[in-house]
Amino acid sequence: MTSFAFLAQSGFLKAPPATDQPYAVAGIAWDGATTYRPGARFGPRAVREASHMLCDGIHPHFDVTPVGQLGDAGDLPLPNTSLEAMRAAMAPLVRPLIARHHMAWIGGDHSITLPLLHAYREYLGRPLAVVHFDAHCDTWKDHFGEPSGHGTWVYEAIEAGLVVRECFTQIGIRSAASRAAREYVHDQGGLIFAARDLRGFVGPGQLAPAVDSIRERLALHGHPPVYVSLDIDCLDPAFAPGTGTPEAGGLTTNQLLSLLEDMADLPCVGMDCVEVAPPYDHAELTSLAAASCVWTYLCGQIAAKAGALPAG
Ligand SMILES: [Mn+2]
Repeated sequence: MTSFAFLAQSGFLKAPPATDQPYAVAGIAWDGATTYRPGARFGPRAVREASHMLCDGIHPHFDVTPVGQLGDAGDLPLPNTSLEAMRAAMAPLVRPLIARHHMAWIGGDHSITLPLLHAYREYLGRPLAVVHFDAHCDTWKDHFGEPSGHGTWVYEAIEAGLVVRECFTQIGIRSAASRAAREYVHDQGGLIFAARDLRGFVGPGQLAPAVDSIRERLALHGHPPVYVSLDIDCLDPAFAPGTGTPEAGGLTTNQLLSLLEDMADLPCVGMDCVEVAPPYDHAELTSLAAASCVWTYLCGQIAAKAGALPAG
């Protein structure tokens, strides 16, 4: 087996190396900004491996597969150094991938999202709407005395004008935090669906109003392009134990998949899935949930662009 063939077998959904496919994934295997349990640097390889169980990739809801339209750009060759050096190395690697493919980025800790938003903001020439799934608000103004970390990117993105404040939506928030941090997005004009707000809402019909309110915001604010940032710790630790800062009382995998399915018609430009930390995983629960979410997102985008979204 040539090394090229080996690469093709180890990519996300066994996708071949990224060349000119419309969709691609890339790993960002960096976890130098984790605050509790490190390990998210091993996320990309675990999520890829879990995705191999998805076989031909034909999605049961969307009835499409990314196979044949998807490339895997491998892990970005980043230095295992400071946050600043990593981000500086990341920027020139990200830009050509965004220009060539609709990307799904696999982290890594959540500090990778800020440079990604910078890249999209620059490439698209306009601020983005963000749908942010997370247990944590990530609106802290500093990282234990340092200016930036994995829990500051929301505050930084809003301050830097990378996003449309009114079109910033958080889903699943529940960690300990001061009111100022917890409600920051709301105070800026955005939307928050805390984990508590979604208790008891289990099916697509019950969760659709949440996505409807995101749609209304987008329509009111000029239909900005949507970026989806998915911290796997939005899920309850029962569904995603393999993560650095687990928080009890989270979403179920079914809730998350229902929301992602419902969002397929939004004008999405890219997504990331971060904070999968395989050293704390059990039975690949977390990496399989992450792979399923990335796969569902990609299939939703493919079906939407083909004008073939299922009714309901
Ligand atoms: Mn988080």
